[in-house]
Amino acid sequence: DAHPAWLPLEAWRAVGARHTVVYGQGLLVDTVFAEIERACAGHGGAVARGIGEPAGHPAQLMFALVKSLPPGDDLGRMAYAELAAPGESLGSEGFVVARPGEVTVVLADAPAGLLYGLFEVVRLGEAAFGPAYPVRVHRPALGRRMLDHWDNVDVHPVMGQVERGYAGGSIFWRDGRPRRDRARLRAYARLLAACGVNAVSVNNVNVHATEARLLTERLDEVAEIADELRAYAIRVHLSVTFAAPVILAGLPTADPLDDRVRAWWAETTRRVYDRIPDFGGYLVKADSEGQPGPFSYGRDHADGANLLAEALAPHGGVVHWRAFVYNHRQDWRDRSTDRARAAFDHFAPLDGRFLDTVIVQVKHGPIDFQAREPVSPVIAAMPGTRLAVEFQVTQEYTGQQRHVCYLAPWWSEVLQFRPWGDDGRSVAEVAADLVAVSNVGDDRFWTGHPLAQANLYAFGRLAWDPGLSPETVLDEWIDLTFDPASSAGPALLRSTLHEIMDDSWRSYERYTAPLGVGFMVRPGHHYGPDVDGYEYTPWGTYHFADRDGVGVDRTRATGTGFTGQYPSPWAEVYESLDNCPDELLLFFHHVPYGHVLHSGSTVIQHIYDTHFAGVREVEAMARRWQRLAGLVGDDVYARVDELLGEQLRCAREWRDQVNAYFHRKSGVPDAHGRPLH
Ligand code: GCW
Repeated sequence: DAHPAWLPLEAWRAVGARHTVVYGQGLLVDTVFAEIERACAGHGGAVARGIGEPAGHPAQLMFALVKSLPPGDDLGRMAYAELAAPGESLGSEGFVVARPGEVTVVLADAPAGLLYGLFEVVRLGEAAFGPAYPVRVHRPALGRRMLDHWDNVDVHPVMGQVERGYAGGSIFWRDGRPRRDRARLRAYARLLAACGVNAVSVNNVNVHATEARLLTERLDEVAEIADELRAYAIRVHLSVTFAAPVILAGLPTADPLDDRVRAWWAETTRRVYDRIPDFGGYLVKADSEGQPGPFSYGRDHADGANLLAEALAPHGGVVHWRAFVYNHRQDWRDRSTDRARAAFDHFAPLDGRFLDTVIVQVKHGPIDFQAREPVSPVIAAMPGTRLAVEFQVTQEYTGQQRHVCYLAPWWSEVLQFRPWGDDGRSVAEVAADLVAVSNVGDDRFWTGHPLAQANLYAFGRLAWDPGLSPETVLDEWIDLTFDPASSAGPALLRSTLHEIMDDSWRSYERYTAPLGVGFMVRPGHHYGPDVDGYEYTPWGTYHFADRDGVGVDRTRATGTGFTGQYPSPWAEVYESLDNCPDELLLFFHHVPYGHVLHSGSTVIQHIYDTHFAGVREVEAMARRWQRLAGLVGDDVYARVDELLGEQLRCAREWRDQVNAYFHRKSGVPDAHGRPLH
């Protein structure tokens, strides 16, 4: 039985106890109605459709498509007329909430707006029904808010059912067969809609033989998922292999400029739309980590992406083409190759060549979802291209859902970052789409670690409104999930969860790789410490520690020149040893252990201090959690308690390995005489 996450019946109390009327027609309006009906069944209210009043009472809550408002409905019209710019459209997803008098009114131009409006009222709870308030307009900042599942159909011999999945199996497939668990898919769709996600890519970007067939013979399996998600305004996308024409149709080539290849994609895509009329589009990882791509035919990424975009465009679909392209067979002895440079070197020169329906999907950092990286310079380098910024909700490098690591503060920093300096646009303003790798599986809590649900929720909310503070988002999640209003200690519950989660990403950063240098994880599965695990491998993720110092020289003056991929002022800030922010120092510079940080500490003492501090913080988390016994549900309590034990064990291992390693390399003792092992 799946945990209700942020939609337990209690979260619906304010809505479900009232009398509601819903105006409008269509699938999504039906969904709104059905949701309220269910809430009323649990809380004693009533809901009516269309004209009339529910169960003989005047409505206390009204949902209406503007065009469906009955002629005599002054309330609705009044609310709508108050809009900042009268006549202004709310768009395909926007809505207003107002309380002109005794009735709370939600209006939208399009049905999806009513759905998002409903979940806003759920979030507001009783606050939606207090004293009158004027119109509040809500529109999403980003048009597409998408989750990418790295789910396999078959169990992959190395990566399993879900690549980098830490929450059990896939909710879509098991052992090569579709699961067809419709109730679970519905529940998933509701949770996603409630945080604003509107697109899902269902299969792994590494497309293996079986999964390639989802595009053709096994398309029904994708259609069945789309049928469940549609009722919650979620469009389905599919990862495809660039070699599909060869693998699936036996064509001699997948060359993007070959007419047979183009005809095959056009025809195949037409069939996809016959079966799934609102299909979202394709997601492609090409010429990356062994996946096929246009390079085999002497073509570039623009040729490859445009091929698929042309096939999709007539049907309204898009192609997400990933910029995660680098040499994963590099010689570690070769100091001139810098993996951080790769995405920019491949893609920036192609700016202007992509069709409008191509969205180049860029990981937020230049390397690979580390706990700390600078923002990818690609985001500032392609003004003529639509970009999606990709986050990783699944915690591959941030504790694998065994560690508490609330990632909203990290994402918020990235979204607020201004690549051109204070007067320029932010990452959130540059991005057309926000995408994240999902952390969901068939685990009872959806995300393995119950507190990792907050990351999924926060991703959707930040994609809707990147200006929300991580603390506010956490409050929303706590209130919905744990119903503090009815628990014995609402203030204690909220404050304790904040104490545990607000700073948990920084704690994680403290006990793992220092000062932005990244990796130092065990190769392959990426869990736990191994300082030199990747140091002499072909993967391009090195720290270059020796007896004198540590870090990667990415300057123009003496290093790989990566700093030159940034516009001003960051090109100068990162280049300069004096101005580079401490937390990214070792990403950009190789420095001696005695180098003094802005904080006043030396690099080596900083390493020791943060590793001791990080472990102490996890100890405090575990202690604080004990206070919540009896306040969060026994199953949640027990699961988190057990995982905190593992987090503490692992954090100590990180501390001791990192400290011992740098003590042995540098010979510098701890200033406070603590054991470094
Ligand atoms: O972070 C790396 C992961 C791979 C993943 C790849 C990618 C799907 O270790 O498992 O492959 O990124 O983003 O394509």
